[in-house]
Amino acid sequence: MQGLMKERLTQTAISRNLPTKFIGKKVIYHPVLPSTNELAKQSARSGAPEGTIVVADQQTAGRGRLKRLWLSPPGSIALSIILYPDLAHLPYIIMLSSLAVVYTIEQITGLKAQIKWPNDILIDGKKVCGILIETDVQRNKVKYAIVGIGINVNIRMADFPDLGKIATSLSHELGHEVSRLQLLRRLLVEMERLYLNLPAKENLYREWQERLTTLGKKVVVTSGDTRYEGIAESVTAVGSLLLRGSDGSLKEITAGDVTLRTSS
Ligand code: BT5
Repeated sequence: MQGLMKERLTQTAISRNLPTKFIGKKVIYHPVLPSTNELAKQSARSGAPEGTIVVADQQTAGRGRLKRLWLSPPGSIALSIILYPDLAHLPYIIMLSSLAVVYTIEQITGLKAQIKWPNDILIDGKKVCGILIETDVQRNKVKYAIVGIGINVNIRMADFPDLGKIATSLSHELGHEVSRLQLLRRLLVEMERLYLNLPAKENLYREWQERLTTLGKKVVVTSGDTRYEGIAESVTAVGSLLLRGSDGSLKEITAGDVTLRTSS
């Protein structure tokens, strides 16, 4: 395990003998970037092939949803994957990305991971990964979908006391460091496997539901100035959350710019 902190996610290291058809075949790597999603967007606009990834060892202006900050110190993975899916497949991208992270974490570390709707990956209730999907759709055609994935791999949570209340890292959970390279390569394989399986989206939906920790819980959802409270009853086939209010009403909330808190 020695030296893992120094391991770099270079193009050669990532793509050498990578058993994928297109995801990770082209790698844009920088030790430090403001945000991999930003560079991925620019690359998509200039015609980068599908599956191109942008990777950094560290981000200085990593972003979450709603202009929130994403902390990506050295030891984390900051990855963006450029996809050009059909419009009909767009709602499934968050499902497959979340599942790809969950399966990868389990295969590489043995840790059990779960999904908090809509876009967090948790271990024992603490966030270990966040996913930000940014799309450009014009005239019913997807120009691009950028899947941004940030994973806390080898981060000493004691160095980030505020974050430590809500977040964790793989090394924190395991008590030793993990190869980010191995994790990243496995993630690319899992992403491609699930992406190519998209026509069988019923399976994806079922697997995703099985991993959702949110269902059955009392939650508060905020979307802009609106606040909903209720029991997270189920999710629809396109990923919306069905919230049962105390008055018995059922509200459908689309996975977008919403914030969800468990209230008990
Ligand atoms: C997310 O947003 O969880 C999406 C994060 C996506 C990050 C990736 S890294 C590669 C790519 N490039 C980017 O610039 N972004 C993507 P959201 O659901 O809005 O959650 C943001 C919240 O998570 C913050 O307000 C913090 O409370 C918390 N947070 C920030 N950094 C964190 C970290 N490293 N680990 C866990 N939680 C964190």
